[in-house]
Amino acid sequence: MLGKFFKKPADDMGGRIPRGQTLTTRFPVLTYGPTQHYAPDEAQVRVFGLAEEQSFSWSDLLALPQTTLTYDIHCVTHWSKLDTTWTGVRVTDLMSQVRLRPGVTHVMVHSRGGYTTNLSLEDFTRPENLLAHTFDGQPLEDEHGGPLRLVVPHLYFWKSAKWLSGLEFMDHDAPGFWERNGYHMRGDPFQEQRYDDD
Ligand SMILES: Nc1nc2c(c(=O)[nH]1)N[C@H]1C(S)=C(S)[C@@H](COP(=O)(O)O)O[C@H]1N2
Ligand SMILES: [Mo]
Repeated sequence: MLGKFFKKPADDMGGRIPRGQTLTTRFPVLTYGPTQHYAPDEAQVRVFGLAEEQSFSWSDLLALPQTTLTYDIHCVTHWSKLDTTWTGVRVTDLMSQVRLRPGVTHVMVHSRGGYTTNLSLEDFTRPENLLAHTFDGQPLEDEHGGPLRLVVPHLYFWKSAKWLSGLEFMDHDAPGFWERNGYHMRGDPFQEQRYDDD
């Protein structure tokens, strides 16, 4: 239903709106299961699998360079939102602290509450990807994944795991939560990779 907050783009905004998407100025909340509530100092990102095991605490994360970036996001449920601004730690800056074992090709991203999603190492380590704690200059709301979520803007937003809790490095691909339930293993919005047969 196209309501007050949705409008069909007159054009594709110079190629910024993938086919099948509708613009929104709102910020819809999409969560499978309950919203997680916990304090920032309880946030932990555990690195495991084919990597030297370690855990990043909130203060470890804040000690890394903080980066603010603005980009468009695209949800597989057909909404896109332009010019969203996020602050956090670049995945590449986190990865400079991680010692991978040979043969890593993919990562399973884990969230508090049990949500998971898979990414290739290449998609995971793009320079624009963030472990974000701030949205539009404000602490990220719990509903949107606060205190800490992943943001991977070049793929459908289900890859941007809220309440980030773990990074499991693997030498093969494996489906996460939505991928086991019919979503595409990669999810590029510009190729409309919505479902596993797209
Ligand atoms: N932990 C967790 N992360 C998640 C989800 C979820 O259900 N649990 N939903 C995903 C989906 S399908 C989308 S579209 C976005 C929605 O983020 P938002 O609620 O901030 O808009 O979060 C993604 N990350
Ligand atoms: Mo989604």
